[in-house]
Amino acid sequence: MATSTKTPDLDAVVIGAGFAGLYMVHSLRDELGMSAQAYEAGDNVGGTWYWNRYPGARCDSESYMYCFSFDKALMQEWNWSGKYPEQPEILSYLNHVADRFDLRKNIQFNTRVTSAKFDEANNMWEVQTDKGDKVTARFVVTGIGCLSAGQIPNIKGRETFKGDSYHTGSWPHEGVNLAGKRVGVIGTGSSGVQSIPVIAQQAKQLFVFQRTPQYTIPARHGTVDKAFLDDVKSNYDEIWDKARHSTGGFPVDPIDRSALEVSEEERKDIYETAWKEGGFKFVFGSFKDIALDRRANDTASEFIRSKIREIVKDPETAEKLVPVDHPFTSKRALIDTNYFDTYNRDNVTLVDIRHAPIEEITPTGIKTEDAEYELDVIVFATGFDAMTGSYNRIDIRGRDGAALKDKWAGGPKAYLGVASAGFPNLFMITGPGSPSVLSNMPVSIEQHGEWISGVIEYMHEHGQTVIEADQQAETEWVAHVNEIAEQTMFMLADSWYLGANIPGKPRVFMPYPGGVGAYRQKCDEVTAGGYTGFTLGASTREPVGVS
Ligand code: N01
Repeated sequence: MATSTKTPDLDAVVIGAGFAGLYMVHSLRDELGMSAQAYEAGDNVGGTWYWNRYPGARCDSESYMYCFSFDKALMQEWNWSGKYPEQPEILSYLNHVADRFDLRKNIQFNTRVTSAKFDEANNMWEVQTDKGDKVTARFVVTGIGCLSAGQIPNIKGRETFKGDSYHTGSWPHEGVNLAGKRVGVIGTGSSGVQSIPVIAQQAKQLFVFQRTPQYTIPARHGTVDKAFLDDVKSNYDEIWDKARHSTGGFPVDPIDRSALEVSEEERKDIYETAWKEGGFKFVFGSFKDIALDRRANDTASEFIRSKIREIVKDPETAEKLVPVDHPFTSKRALIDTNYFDTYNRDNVTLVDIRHAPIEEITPTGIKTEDAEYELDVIVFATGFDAMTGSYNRIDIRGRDGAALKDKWAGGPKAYLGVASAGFPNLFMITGPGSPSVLSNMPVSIEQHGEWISGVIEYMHEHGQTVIEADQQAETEWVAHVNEIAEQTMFMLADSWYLGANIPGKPRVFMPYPGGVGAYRQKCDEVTAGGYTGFTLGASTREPVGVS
């Protein structure tokens, strides 16, 4: 490996100021004493929660677990009001974190990183931004999100529409007044399912253009009970410990009961109780094999179908809403507030575009194969170029000037989802191949942040300035991720987990489906082995920065 001859301007560049970027700045700067500079495209902190301001936007994780755990005082002083935190409240929380730890002084806002090139002679990155910044840094850490590159489908005539159109992932900060408007929402993923009930209350008329029906469980949203929160706060250590070693990053006890070993009556009771209680307990707290065994899964899928038929009054609409082409949990599991009920409203029409696809967007609305819909507003709830889109829009070049985008053209390749061979000193927080989107994100973000800081500290202690994932370790990890995915329902639907929502994107399962507990254990083993699967190199010069 080359030895350093120059000293970089910074120890680390951090890209993004969402949960991941904020934590990384704090960790590198305040815990390791390094010089870290973050760049953020938005004009403030928040990441996902800065951009996604669509009506009804909130998180599916319960608020008491959708936060940082790195600072005990922070955990005690913040009080959530909603059981599921709404976008403004999460954004307030992240602003509070930025202020409390004085993070803004190391974040440059309104600045998008355009390129990052590895300088092999000096073991450092050269980073450039759209504001003309050019800096060198020993490490680059990406906190650029898994779902941040919005996707608007290339529907014929889209540019001719004379009304207003919005993507849920870049909603105007001042809000949109939908009163008296005829609104069309395209898409029924998480963003659609959350926004549709709220838009229905605001708009004069709402047309929902549905390609794939959804399974969704009632969230039973409400306010947070003070006694509950007090109890949580007095047991936070134990709760977090459980979450960190769980499957999904939630503090739930594993269920050791198969859906196939109980009587039909008992099974129905269990589902009914979980449905009434609401939230993801329906998945984690009912049976162990819903997401793993097709026959067990059928029982859950069928239960949800029966609920849709029960809730939706018009039988024809109900049938259109019943998912039959993919099993429950094969796409992102959803929780909702009044989603199916919304179709009982007089001002809401479900348009089944699976059977009569959209032909074009016209100046006055949307034309499908069998009808034309006059609209004032179109909402694209059409998702994201997930997991890789946020990387592909930065020109990232590693050894020999090779582009990450080219390396990933056949699907993302990263060891542990945190580093990619040929791209030394680049760490990806919740990158492809890590639990990331299959988990409660703050738990995974902190685990990656801690692990990355740990590596950097180790390098400092051992006088090393370069670390790189080994090709073989990476190949084996990618194969392992896919092997586990093959054992789940995930391979049985066209989902963004598989890149299926982006025309031409290779069909490769991207997140690690083995659970945050198993993943943490693997990372800990890698650390204990002196960073097995990585090659670390020494420099003749003093390592920079760490004091
Ligand atoms: O995007 P999606 P999202 N013509 O890709 C449809 C997280 N999130 O923004 O299923 C017509 O899930 C597409 O149809 P189909 C969460 O991880 C979390 O809703 O491909 N329709 C689908 O219905 C989530 O999974 C939260 O057939 C088209 C929809 O658009 C992820 O973000 C809240 C189309 C896209 O659904 C993404 O969710 C929000 C086309 N050409 C988001 N292209 C919470 O925590 C796409 N569609 C609550």
